[in-house]
Amino acid sequence: MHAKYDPKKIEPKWQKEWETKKIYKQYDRAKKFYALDMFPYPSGAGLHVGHPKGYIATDVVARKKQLEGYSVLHPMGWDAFGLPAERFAIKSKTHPRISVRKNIANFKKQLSNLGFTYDWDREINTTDPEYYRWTQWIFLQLFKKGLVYESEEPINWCPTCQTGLANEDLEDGKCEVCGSEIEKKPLRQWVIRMTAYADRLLHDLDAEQLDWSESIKEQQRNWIGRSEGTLIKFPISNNQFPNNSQIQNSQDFIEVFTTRVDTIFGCTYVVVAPEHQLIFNDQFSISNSEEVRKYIESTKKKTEQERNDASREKTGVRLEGVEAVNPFTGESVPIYVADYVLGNYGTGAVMAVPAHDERDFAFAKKYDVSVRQSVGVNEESGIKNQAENMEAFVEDGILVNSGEFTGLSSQEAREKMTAWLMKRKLGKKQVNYKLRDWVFSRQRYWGEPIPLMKCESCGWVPVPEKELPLKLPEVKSYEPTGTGESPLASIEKWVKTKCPVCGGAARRENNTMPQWAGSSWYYLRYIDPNNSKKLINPKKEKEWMPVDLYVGGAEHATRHLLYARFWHKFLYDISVVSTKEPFKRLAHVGLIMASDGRKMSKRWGNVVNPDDMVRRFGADALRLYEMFLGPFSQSVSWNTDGVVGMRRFLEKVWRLAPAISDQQSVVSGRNPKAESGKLNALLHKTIKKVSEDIEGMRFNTAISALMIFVNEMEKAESVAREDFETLLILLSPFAPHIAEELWSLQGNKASIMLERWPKANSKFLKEEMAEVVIQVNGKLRARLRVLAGSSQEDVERMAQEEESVKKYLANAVVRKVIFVPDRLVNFVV
Ligand code: ANZ
Ligand code: ZN
Repeated sequence: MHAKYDPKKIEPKWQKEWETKKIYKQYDRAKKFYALDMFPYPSGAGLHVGHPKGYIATDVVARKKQLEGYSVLHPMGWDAFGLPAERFAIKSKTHPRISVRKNIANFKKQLSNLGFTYDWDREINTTDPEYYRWTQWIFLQLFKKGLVYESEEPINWCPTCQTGLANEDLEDGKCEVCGSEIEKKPLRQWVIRMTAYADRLLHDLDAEQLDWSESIKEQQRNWIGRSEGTLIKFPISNNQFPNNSQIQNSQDFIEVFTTRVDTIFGCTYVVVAPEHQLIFNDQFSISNSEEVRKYIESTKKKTEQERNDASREKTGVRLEGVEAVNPFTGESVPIYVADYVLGNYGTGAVMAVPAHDERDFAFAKKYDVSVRQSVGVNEESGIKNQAENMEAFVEDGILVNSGEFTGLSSQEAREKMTAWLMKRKLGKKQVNYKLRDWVFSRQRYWGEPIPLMKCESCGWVPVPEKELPLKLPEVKSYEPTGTGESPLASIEKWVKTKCPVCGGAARRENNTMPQWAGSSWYYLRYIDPNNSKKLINPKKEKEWMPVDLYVGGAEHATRHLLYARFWHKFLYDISVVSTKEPFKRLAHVGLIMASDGRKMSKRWGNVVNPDDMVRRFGADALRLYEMFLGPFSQSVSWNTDGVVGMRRFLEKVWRLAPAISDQQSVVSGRNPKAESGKLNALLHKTIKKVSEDIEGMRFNTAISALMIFVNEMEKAESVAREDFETLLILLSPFAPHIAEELWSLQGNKASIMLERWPKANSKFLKEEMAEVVIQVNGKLRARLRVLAGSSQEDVERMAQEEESVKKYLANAVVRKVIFVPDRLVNFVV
């Protein structure tokens, strides 16, 4: 007799056994599988039950792949630089290194309760100098290739965090970390030329056939935001260009970017952004400069988000005394400054066409600028549609009122008009991206030091590679200075150094890298974590890359996933990696919300701790529950009763064990046979279903199939030992501890992890199909293969869709239908 099912006893026992025997380290097999989780930030709060959902899924897949004979790489590590650790340091006056170490220990303990197959020999920590040495090395390679530049452009500044931020760090125009409104602040900073990779980042989403959800690909496409258009020079007139011929000699232009040059005959004004240099150029005597200055001041507080909001009321001020000349018509049009035009997109200036652009339309109505149509549905009706000027006609169409271009389609007109401009050197084709270069400086302490120094005579000089890692020095205060300098600036001893080129005096850069730096390449380091000569050994890189399955939160769609793809492509260009894309398949994990429907948070007091669940119900019950909780990528609410249900299911499996008969299975191999034909068919159906569902990450339906099978086993008089063992193998990715325990109680000496995943025998699956004879008035008209047990309704519908049946039913009235399940349908007409 077996003892009672007691996860408290068996789970720690097997965890220890797996860890000491390193059973999951089977790295010499012919096929490989790299299963990766987005590594956590080890916060002080520890894990709640939402965090492991993705990790459990990855572990289920990893365990199955291992059983299928793959070498499986399944590592874990820590993304430990960043603001929360630093904030905690400021509050508690402890070094972030110390709190990070403590938090990691806690996370690791929590994770190890759950029975994951991580290879802890490959553990990495982004704050470990031996790790960030290579983060700094990558930065230096970027620097050496001219992809890093210094800039003083206004950037996003979080007044609370007192640091500059990249666009990717904002959420709805607010600081992603603390929720503060973002200001624009001019600041000296290092920027990485990510835009140089914009086209490839876009192109390879499809070209490399990434198995990612369409929604994440689409978010990346939108973030990159490629748009094809035309740059056009509008000469500036202080009334000194009375006719078209002279404008070509003018040096003074407003250059605009438009995707709709075809609408230019309808341009009735030009708008510049409040940041546009024209306004600050004294050469143009703007007569209402005081009013303009005030307006610009008033726009400073607005976030980019607000300025972009199409529904917001438009504001602006006309620049008196200057006008712009439409190069096609020679006509002078007013120039406005308005904040719906952004300073950092395109040229920061637009030609406004109220008849065909909604924002321009709203602006024109408010400021009483004329609306002139230049594109219509067709030459006549188009004009009529627009006569009332009720709204902008934003679609492509046929050109009207457009001189020699009238009658062309928008598409043709864009080509011809761009050519017209090129000939006169007044314009050219242009591709623009919404993507910005990556603002890479943070004015904070807890990050990787940027390995550059400024020499009085040589300028910016990289730290020699052999001196890496450039370690983060100890400081007295972690407080941000708020001046654009990081706390590192105060450590004179560290800042003062010698130029490696000329030996002269030099000062180190005191900014640090953003939180996203270390996570942009970590998946490579797991492959070769202890290499002190290279970032990664090329042979090993080829062996393991790309990542076969990457699981993580959808909130990383445009941050981490874009940065990592960018760095990966750069590493490809400098021959560090051999693949163009790092992550072949991406699965995003839906959130687990608290039972009150809110996000789990200390603030709401609704956090469920996985340690508690493990203590009360066992890790296996928790693992099963999290995988059973609805479709994997959907967000779902927590319900502890569900864990109880899973515990009961496992107890049922436990109780099956003593009933196992030693009668031999008669079907060959690990090909199971149950005592009844029915159970046998169900077993193979279950093997097929569980195999396919794990592959498709439909864990919930895989578990349902296991439950149905266990119920049937319970009802059966006896169950063959091999069949029961097959069940254990199928169950083991989800509930590895109980599977291993029952496996060993069956007398098996080796770990269940070294078994082979069962294959469904198609012989038993065939029974599922039935051939149904279709008759009309008793005459055979067709044969249909249908799923066994299909309903009369389904079979009738399928029969009626058959061409050979259709023609007999077309003009007839069906009086009766005779239906014999899985055999026959006879339409009596
Ligand atoms: C004239 C025009 C007429 C436009 C028309 C549209 C419709 P994408 O690239 O797809 O976002 N634009 C250009 N620079 C801008 C800036 N800095 N701030 C705000 N708006 C800007 O859209 C490009 C279009 O957005 C451009 O084409 C320009 O308006 C506007 F019937 O030019 B269009
Ligand atoms: Zn902030």
